[in-house]
Amino acid sequence: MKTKGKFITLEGIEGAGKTTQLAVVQSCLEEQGVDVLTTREPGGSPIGERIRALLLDPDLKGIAADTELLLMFAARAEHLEKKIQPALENGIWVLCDRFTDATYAYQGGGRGIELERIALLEEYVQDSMRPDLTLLFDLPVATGIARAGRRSAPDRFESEAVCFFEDVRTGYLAIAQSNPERVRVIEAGVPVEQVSDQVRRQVTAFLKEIDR
Ligand code: T5A
Repeated sequence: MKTKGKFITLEGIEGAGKTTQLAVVQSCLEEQGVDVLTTREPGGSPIGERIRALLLDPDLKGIAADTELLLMFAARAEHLEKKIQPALENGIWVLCDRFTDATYAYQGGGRGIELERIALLEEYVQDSMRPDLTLLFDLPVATGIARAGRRSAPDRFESEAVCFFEDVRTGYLAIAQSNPERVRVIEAGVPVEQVSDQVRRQVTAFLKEIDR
């Protein structure tokens, strides 16, 4: 029987550098002979990508917070069943650009939805499924927003006020504090190469911990 793959997630506010560093995690793992699948949330499956388009559409500003929350978990249910779980069962490691910590940080910290309600949906959609490792890219909000703004026109989330992202960042740091075994905080407000060095160190440490 094949050993199950590991599930690694990358998290952080807008412009934190997750997408840039996903390639670094992937190459670290592939150098060690690990089969890797990269994906993202919201999205990652055909239906999930259609839900993503709805969620990021800057014209849908008035969407209710609960609708946003349920759409995140609808996309996640599809993603887990069609893509993430089958890969893990086949021994493939899954690297995901955002997952449920983003729901706690954005819909919980940012929108103010009670964390207990998010936990109910997490349990319903994921059962006991949780990431094995999460890299949290932390940086000052102003730095992240400036980077994201240089890259493209703002989507619906990127159009939020600075205080929203401060709450999201606080939410993420609280998750890291409560889950020190799983969540490793990367200082992301420094030049790309310095971020990549921290990422390589954390991935190497994780591989040692699981004795691969
Ligand atoms: N969301 C998502 C929720 O609200 N709830 C949920 O449950 C989930 C799953 C997704 C949105 O959905 C929300 C959160 C998000 O708002 P998205 O497009 O996936 O939207 O948004 P982001 O993941 O935030 O994408 P970004 O591209 O903004 O951020 P990244 O991926 O962290 O940053 P990256 O790597 O693309 O870099 C951004 C720019 O900065 C440069 C890059 O070259 C790029 O131009 N850069 C650096 N510049 C200087 N120094 C460095 N160290 C740099 N690293 C990268």
